[in-house]
Amino acid sequence: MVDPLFGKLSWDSIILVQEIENPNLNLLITSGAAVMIPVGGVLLIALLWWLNWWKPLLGWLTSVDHKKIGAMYIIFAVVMLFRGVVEGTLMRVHQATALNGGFLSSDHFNQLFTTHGTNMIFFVAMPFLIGLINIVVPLQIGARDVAFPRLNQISLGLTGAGGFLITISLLIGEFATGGWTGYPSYNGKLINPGVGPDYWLISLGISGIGSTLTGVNFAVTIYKMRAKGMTFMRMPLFTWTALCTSILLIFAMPPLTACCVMLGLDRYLDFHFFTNDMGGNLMNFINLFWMFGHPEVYILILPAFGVMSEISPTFSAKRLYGYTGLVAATMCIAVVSFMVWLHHFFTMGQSATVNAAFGIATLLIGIPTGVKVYDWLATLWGGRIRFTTPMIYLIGFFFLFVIGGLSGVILANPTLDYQLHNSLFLVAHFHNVIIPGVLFGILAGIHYWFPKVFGFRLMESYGKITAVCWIIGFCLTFLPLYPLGMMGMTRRTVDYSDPAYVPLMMVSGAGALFLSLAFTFIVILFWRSIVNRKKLAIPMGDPWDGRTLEWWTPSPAPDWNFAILPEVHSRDPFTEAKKDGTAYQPIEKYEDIELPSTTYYGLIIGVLGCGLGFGLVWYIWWMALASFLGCVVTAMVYGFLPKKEIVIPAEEVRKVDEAWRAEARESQGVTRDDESTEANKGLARPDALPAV
Ligand code: HEM
Ligand SMILES: [Cu+2]
Repeated sequence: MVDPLFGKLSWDSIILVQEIENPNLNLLITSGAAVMIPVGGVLLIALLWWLNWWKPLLGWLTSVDHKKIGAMYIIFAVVMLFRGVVEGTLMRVHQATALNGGFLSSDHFNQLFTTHGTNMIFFVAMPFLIGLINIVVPLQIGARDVAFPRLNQISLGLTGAGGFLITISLLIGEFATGGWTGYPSYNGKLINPGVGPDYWLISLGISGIGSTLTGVNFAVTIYKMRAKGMTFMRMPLFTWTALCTSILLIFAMPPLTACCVMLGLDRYLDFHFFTNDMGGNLMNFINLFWMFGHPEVYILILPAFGVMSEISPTFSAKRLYGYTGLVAATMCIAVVSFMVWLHHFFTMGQSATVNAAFGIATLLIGIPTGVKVYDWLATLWGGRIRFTTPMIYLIGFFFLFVIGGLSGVILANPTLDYQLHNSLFLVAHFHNVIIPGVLFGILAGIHYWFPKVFGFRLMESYGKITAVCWIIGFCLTFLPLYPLGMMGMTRRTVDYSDPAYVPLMMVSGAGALFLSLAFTFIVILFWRSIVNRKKLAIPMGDPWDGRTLEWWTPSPAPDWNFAILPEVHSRDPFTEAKKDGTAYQPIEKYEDIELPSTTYYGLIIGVLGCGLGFGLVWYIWWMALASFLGCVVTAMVYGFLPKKEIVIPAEEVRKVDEAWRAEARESQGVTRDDESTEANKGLARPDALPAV
């Protein structure tokens, strides 16, 4: 019976109550993690109280500034990364000691890989990238904000609501056990009537809508808001990859939303889309899911490629080699990524011809990817390379990502896939592309662009240690999984009886512990850099001798980004201006700038999204209905209210801009040899060694 007030919710749904009533090790671990939610919440509130930060916090949450929204996405992703790394490490340590049974129960282990996978893909990798795109793209194309700033805030709110659901599932109830792919019939009502699969499908449903909206927002921004003179073929490569990712988001997210809605109808209203009888067919789910799932991996990797394409020219002081080739390769990958989804289920019984066709299509993706790697190498070739933190990530990426790509080529062959499918070889492969590819790209990008938003650099010393830890930790943790997979160890295995697996499992477990160290260094890196922010400040805005527009404005970038919108005549406009000596010349005329004002719209939608999701998961119908109606009313109210704008008077813009230009003209600047020292105030002096 479902209670009208509390739905399926009862005291026993709370993990801590379960642990007290029926103490055991698994519940102790879960409740230990669960306790962190209320304790962390209380500590956070206490901290905010103590520092009296309520006002600034509200200022951020109601801001529509793309830089702040981007930074909030990234902070959210770092918090979720913490959880993901802890879960990954827990599973690795468990498996290292799981010969004939380890310390975790099978149900707990299943929840761990499901939350880990779901969380890492949707609430770590995606928000990281969307955050980075938010911060960088408007600056790179010379715009004041994105096309739809309020929609941007709503997307963040919906992502936050999805993250809230997966987080609260730790404390109340349980999460799904069917893996990040959520296949029925295992996730159907018949086999799994609990709240776990509901948490999965509703958190992905809600955050997926947010991501679709983000795709629309960025595609329009890039199509419509580029600076004068910035033709498509003058767009920086990161913006190109952001455009392709946005298009992929628009086309790939709806199949996922459809999956969630249809599975929801099956589970809530006894529909039969994916059941085994009554005309249902679970293969429909699997096809739909991977129509989203495969483009998704390119949604993740393309912006990381974009970061690499920005870092390689900057830190080798050369023009990007093969610009046109890189653009074409990006477009090819985006298109072909929709034609390969079936390689995720070669073993499901379709004909050999179909498998061969999809195998060949998959292999084709290797070609544009290879072109990219050659172009980056050629960019570095003969350049004046500086071994900064982003460069170390780039080098790690070169060696390790290529291994991941090659193992993908192996898996693309259906005959080999029959052997390797569902083994640890696959787990090695996708971590091998996701960590050295996506994560290294993101971390390098954060290191590179952080100063633009916050006005100070991140410390090189800790940055380098962090990068090296990730590289070593990755190799130790994931390379042993290739041989283990070939030895026959299956993925998602809670225990095993073959002692031959143990040595390599031990290495992998030790590697995972090492990776926790890498995460700890990320925290230390931010903390130490914030403490030293005065010394690391780069008010003039161009710490790395950048080539593109985002460096042509002070740091932190003012709310309006550019005092007057720049005009572009080439691919590296800022480099050209620095060469001509025109970069910091005074400007005659300033104009008033209009910016959208703060709004509670996204925050309200986010909170109502949490209510809607929680109500649905627990069958608390009044809560779900009220939240849904609340969303509709909010949208109507905000839709009809006149939009408010803030006007920044020309005089104020002039004051800020002239001071910056004057400082830059008078300053000595810093050569590349000293760019990692305190002398770097964000003005690049021409080098003794000529740039190429
Ligand atoms: C940081 C260190 C990490 C560790 C120690 C780790 C460890 C693990 C382990 C032990 C599994 C289960 C493997 C199995 O099925 O036998 C797993 C699965 C998975 N991981 Fe990670 N992982 C890490 C990072 C990441 C990252 C950064 C991502 C993505 C952004 C990711 C995405 C996934 C996915 C999608 C799965 C599959 C889940 C499923 O089977 O449904 N992992 N990971
Ligand atoms: Cu795929």
